Amino acid sequence: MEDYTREGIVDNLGTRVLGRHVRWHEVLPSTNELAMRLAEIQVPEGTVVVAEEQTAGRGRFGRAWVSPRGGIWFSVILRPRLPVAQAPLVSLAAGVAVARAVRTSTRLPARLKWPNDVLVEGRKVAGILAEGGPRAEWIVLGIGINANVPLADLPQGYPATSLAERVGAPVDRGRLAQAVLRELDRAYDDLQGPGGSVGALRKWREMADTLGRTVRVDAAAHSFEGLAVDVDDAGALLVRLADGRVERVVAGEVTLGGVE
Ligand code: BT5
Repeated sequence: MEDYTREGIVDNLGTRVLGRHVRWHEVLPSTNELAMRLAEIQVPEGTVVVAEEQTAGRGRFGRAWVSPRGGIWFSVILRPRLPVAQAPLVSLAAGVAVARAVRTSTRLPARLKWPNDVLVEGRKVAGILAEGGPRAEWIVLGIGINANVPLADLPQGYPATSLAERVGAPVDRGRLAQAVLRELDRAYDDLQGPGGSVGALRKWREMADTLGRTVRVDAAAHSFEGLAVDVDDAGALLVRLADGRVERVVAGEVTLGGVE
């Protein structure tokens, strides 16, 4: 039996910063929304806000994130000691941490779609929403994992799946949440150490599903297609167009095309 409770998460966690304080809620509109309010009133770094169910879970660009019971929905408050320009690396590192935790806990071949969607065989099992204060003095990392969510409860007409569906049995959410927090704790520590950004980017590239593929980018200003060649020092996606120019994508929706 899984122990997906506050105690189950805190017990023997062994992290340095993440999960020192865990706030547990049966239902919240959005863990990110509450965590951002807590970040503003100076609650300690590493505080985690968990909800069994969200009624107004959110994704990027104001989109909705479906968050019924059975999933893992939580937000972590961070106060990174990093230049503002490197703040996006926190969310790339979080994607790596979630993908690694999914791999070790389930043996599923989790990969990353830029910037930090976690996919299993092309279907999204987890999403991350990083929201920050004006100067990145705090960052709230919202992590949503379709652990034991029935497929019928996930958005239709969108390539989503759950871990339970892929594994063929329910996953232990308490252990998986702990695995994510441990991976993220280490990744966050490494990122702020010497050579941290280089290491974080190397780990992201190793798990990336996006690089070397034709992608379609829908950004605020315009849309285009090209070959995803790399990520730069700040985590932006570099896309080579047919005429050889390279576009730098900081925020936008990327659709994967055929393998080059
Ligand atoms: C994300 O947005 O992938 C970020 C999701 C972050 C969710 C966590 S849960 C804890 C914390 N509290 C919050 O309120 N949010 C965070 P984006 O890349 O914009 O993807 C959103 C799109 O994915 C939607 O437009 C849907 O098409 C699809 N989608 C919605 N719910 C989904 C789900 N549960 N699984 C897979 N895809 C989903």
